[in-house]
Amino acid sequence: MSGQESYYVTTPIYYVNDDPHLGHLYTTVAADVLARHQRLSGRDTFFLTGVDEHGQKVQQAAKARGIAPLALADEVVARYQMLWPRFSISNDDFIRTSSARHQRGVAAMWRRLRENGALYKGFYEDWYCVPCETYWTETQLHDHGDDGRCPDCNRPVERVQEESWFFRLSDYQQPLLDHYDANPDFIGPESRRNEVRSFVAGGLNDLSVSRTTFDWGVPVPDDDGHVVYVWIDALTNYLSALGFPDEEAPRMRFWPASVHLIGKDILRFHAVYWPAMLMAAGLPLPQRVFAHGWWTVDGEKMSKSKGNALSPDAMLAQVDADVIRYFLLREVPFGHDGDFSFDALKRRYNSELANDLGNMLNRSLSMLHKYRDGVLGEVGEEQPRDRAWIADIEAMQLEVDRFMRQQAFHLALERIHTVVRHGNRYVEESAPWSLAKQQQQARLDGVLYHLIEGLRLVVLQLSPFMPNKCAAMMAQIMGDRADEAQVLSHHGGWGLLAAGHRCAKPSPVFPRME
Ligand code: ME8
Repeated sequence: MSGQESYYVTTPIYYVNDDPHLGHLYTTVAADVLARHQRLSGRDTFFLTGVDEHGQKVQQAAKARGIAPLALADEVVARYQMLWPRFSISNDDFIRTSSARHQRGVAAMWRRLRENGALYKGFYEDWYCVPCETYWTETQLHDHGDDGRCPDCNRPVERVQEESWFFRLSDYQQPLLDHYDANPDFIGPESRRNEVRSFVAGGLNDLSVSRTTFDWGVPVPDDDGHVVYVWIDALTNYLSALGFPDEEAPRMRFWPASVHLIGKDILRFHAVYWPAMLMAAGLPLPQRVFAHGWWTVDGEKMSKSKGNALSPDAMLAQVDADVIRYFLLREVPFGHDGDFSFDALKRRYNSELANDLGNMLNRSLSMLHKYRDGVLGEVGEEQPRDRAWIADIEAMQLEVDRFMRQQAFHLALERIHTVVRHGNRYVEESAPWSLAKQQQQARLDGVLYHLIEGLRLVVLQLSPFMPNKCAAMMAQIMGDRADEAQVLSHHGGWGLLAAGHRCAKPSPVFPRME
């Protein structure tokens, strides 16, 4: 289990009590972009998503519909599995917590915790929030205002009094603090790290980890009548999908995960409970947990009751999937909250994609066809302007990689966009039309070569964000060689295209949105 050479990115597994919406799409697109970026740099990559099927919330939702929990899960799973390909989500696996392989992993995790003395049996008498699947003590409710509402979601909590297994979370206060301090990158963004640190420094109670009052979950090994607390069950998916507890399973090479991408709502589970569980089980900890912010729609919180949750399918009826992917990661700094509106999307699309990028591709290929019959000539002698252009692209590649390691998608896209603007300036300043008029063929060839080879590298860096749009752009650039497997793989070095290469005729990839 080295985790050095390989890259493993996960999304949360989504509850099946509800249909997928914009929020689920967001995390999944972000994870997809990371996975594609890593594959592009040639790294052994594994990208996992899936669904969380157990727990009281799902059981209640099924009951309200008068169907079995598994029937509800099957229905919603089908929606996720039909949705992801429509957004080019390239997950390597899809884990369901009702599957035998996952339940085996959870049972093994439980036994390990128990053998290591991290579990004990007691009696739980406090509060529970079903929508959040979270336990609350009297004190926590009191601090929140004593109104019988969940400190996280503000919905009514219920009284729970039952025999329960407990996890010795309180033993892990100091080890967790030490881990945060020794691994400053463990939690991102930085502000969230401070928040988690103070939460843990405030003291940890042991955690109730089994329930007896309903049965939709993984049975506690060797204790009939108890089911495993849904969060212990769910968090274990990141390991069960790799074949845990079989440490020899080939996929176990991906553990520890490189990054768990989550929303800020479930940070405590991932940055406190999960590492504590892993410590107790004697397993390596993930390298990073990144909690992104919250989307609202036209200024309002999305909710089932308001019926304003934006469905990804409905969004596709209005806008291309790649454009939605681009917008989600470009508009809002990853880690901040944001508001979705089609107006903002249209503005961004028209200025950055239709105008800047689309234009650059179109005018470059048009000029190549107009002046040189679509064929690249010799590069000729490099001018300072050419060198600045190449240097900018090479610097961009390194910076994009650095930003992607920090999940700073907005900065990566901003940096790529500065190269696009540089490219348009390069065209203006080199004025290929004058070179053509003055019959300066050699220099004209040099300029067109630099432009088009530069564009190829821009498109390559953008391809994790917009795989289909980039494939269409790349096909035009690569012309006759469009179907070569390498087109969208890691030919990131300057100079792949050579004299004599024929590009395809331009056809607009980003028509203006009115
Ligand atoms: O919490 N803005 O599942 P869940 C941004 N099953 N992201 C959002 C969002 C919004 N408005 N709404 C949802 C669960 N998300 C557990 C996870 S993991 C071991 C178990 C995204 O269906 C965001 O990633 O409630 C958030 O963390 C996740 O959906 C919650 O999905």
